[in-house]
Amino acid sequence: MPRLSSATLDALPAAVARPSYDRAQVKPGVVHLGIGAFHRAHQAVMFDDALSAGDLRWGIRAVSLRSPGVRDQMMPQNGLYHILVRDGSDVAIRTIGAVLDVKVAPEDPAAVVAMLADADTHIVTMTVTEKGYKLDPASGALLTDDPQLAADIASLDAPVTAPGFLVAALAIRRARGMAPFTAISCDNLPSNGHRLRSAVIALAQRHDPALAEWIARKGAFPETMVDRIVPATTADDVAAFASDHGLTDDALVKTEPFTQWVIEDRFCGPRPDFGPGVQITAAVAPWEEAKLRLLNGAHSAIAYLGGLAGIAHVHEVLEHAPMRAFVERLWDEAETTLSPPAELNVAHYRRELMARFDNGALMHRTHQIAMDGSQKLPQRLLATIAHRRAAGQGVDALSLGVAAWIRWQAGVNDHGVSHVVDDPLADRLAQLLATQTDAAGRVRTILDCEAIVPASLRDDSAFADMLTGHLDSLERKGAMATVMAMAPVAA
Ligand code: NAI
Ligand code: CS2
Repeated sequence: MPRLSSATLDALPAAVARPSYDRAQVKPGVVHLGIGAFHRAHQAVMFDDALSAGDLRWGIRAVSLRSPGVRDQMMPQNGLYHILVRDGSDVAIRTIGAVLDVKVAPEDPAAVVAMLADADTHIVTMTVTEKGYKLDPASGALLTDDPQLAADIASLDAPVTAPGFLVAALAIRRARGMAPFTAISCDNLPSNGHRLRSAVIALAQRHDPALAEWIARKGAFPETMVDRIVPATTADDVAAFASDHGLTDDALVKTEPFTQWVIEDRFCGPRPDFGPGVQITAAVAPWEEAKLRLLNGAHSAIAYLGGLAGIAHVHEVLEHAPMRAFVERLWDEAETTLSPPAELNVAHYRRELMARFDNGALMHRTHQIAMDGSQKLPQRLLATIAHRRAAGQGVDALSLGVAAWIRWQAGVNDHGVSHVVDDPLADRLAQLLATQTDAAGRVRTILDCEAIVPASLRDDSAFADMLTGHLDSLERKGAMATVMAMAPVAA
């Protein structure tokens, strides 16, 4: 069976939208760090739109900082891949041509630094996951005991971390009398631009204070809010595409119609005249807070409660009326903590979120969302809880989401089926929890984790009691019964 590539592009079915521009004329204006599914379904599509609109400066040179898998999927395809936009039984297929090259940083770090320092590179985007910034989730300080960051503190001759690559390249650009690039975090972190900026400047300070000052003065690290549900591609997705279209595409991604990219208007060089789906604005925080606390807060609670109940996908969790009622209660609590943008109708946004979660064509796995909870819960649930507790308000639903995450650390669901706790702190948390003999002790252990739990909650005995009650119920009765007790509706 033929494989998608420049040579087979013209053989694609007419129904598949393909690049309208000449890829040979495209200049590589973007470097992306963390070439994963989300970049391919979100930022790369926006840059592809800019190319299709005639601005050929916005080709992408992508980098994996860790492994060759995506490079090996994409480069035999000349960087081409399909995005499958699924909504129920409908699917729209588009071939994306914006990714020109994929490098694997550990194979040739100098080549990645050279790409970043190249005069053609105006924008660096990144999706390196919440843990890729090497910052303490609660305090925001550099994780200097992280072995990879320690290596970049010792030497930037062969960087290994995202901040390390940016500092090494910015040093070259400064030495050459060039402007910096605009560095855009596209990870689900509050104040993601500020966090990236602080990681880069803190690392630069370790090497050359004058460089750190130059980056602080000349650099640009816009805040962003990014939103498109992009489940990991499965082997079945690839096989189904090949069977349906007579063409293999090992790099395809699947996603939903909804897409949103809110970017702070802070650039130190050229940027595309972005099309629909991209908002350039002065105020990103209200958008980011609403999305992280409503979409992502619900997502994580659904992932742990659904995963504990042995339910594999998001839409299947919400087929249970008590789970839907629980999500609405969580949103009732979270909504009071928001300062939403004037343009955002929260009631409509909640209805739209539930419809997006109900999109069964995505087959979004609860286990995928459950990963990295120690890096996600601070901004998705704990900040919301801290806000309500400071106002003396209840957090019954929000705290059940946190209790479910604690229960998830046991590595077994309500039916005795084991699961991997995929989290950078999994081993440390498991050791701490194993020393406890009851729910109260397990809750105390988690609340004492300063890297995860904000100080205001660590000494909140009412919150600790609420968490303990939920955790005890989850351990004795299971997730579904616990949710039904909170949200008693017809099952
Ligand atoms: P993915 O698993 O397809 O790709 C993750 C990328 O991050 C890979 O390139 C991996 O090598 C890299 N990475 C992981 N840990 C790293 C580390 N410690 N240092 C450097 N690179 C590291 O995941 P996907 O779906 O692309 O998501 C990536 C990020 O994008 C998420 O963590 C989130 O912050 C953001 N995002 C994802 C959405 C989605 O629905 N998938 C939607 C909105 C945001
Ligand atoms: C999900 C997000 O995996 C997860 O943690 O909650 O990736 C979610 O799909 C996106 O934030 C949606 O924009």
